[in-house]
Amino acid sequence: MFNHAIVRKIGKSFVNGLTTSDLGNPNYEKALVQHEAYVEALKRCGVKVTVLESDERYPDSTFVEDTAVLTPKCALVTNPGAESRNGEINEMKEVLKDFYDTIEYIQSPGMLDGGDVMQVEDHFYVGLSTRTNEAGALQFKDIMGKYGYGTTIIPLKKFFHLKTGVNYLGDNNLLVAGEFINHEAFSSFNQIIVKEEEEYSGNCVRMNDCVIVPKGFEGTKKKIEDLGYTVIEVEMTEFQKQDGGLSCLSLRF
Ligand code: CIR
Repeated sequence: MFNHAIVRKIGKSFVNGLTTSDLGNPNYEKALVQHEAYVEALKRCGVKVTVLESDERYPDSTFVEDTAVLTPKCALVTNPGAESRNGEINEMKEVLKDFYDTIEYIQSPGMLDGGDVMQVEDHFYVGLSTRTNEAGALQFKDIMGKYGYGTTIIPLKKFFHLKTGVNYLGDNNLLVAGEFINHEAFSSFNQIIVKEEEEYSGNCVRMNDCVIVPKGFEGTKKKIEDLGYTVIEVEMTEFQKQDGGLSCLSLRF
């Protein structure tokens, strides 16, 4: 059960953020509208949303998920692997102090992005990517081990972040795309396979009684509805242009 979410408004510098996509430049005004709708979707799932002000110094800072991993037992502040994003953690640390007494930190040379961390009940899966290195993943494993959480480390082949292509919906249902389809680490799950042409929709968020899904991916939407979940769709086009998935826009706890 989630009670709370943290998001950060988009700044004008958002359009200058990091991206590898060839989908064109994001439209700031449109991104603002999409971000507001995203916040409304979170609220519909029954959580209180803390909306942080935009921070022009960090074009990618709306992707708050990469700065922390939040559990019922502790908060962990990451050490984001992209240099232009690393300073985002400084303010997030302070914000988290309002919610958590226990805050852990990933330390250099360990690097870790929250987008590479997926929680399934008392277990974490951590992807090794261009943003998360082995030192970061091993620190994560040690830290979370103290709280009784297990960790499986998974090297990524192509995906940007782990959760770009795999997300837990609850009830043993796992949404999988691309290199995670039939991956041995996930063999015990009921795999919901995302079609290649709908790969972006491999990143959906289960929030309490609903699943938030990016708009325009009918195949994925139907598969999730067929499992009995209530689906809320949100437009994500402007975030997709900046390599951002749906989960990246919030920290949920
Ligand atoms: C970046 O390259 O860091 C941003 N443009 C996108 C971050 C997306 N975050 C995520 O998938 N967790």
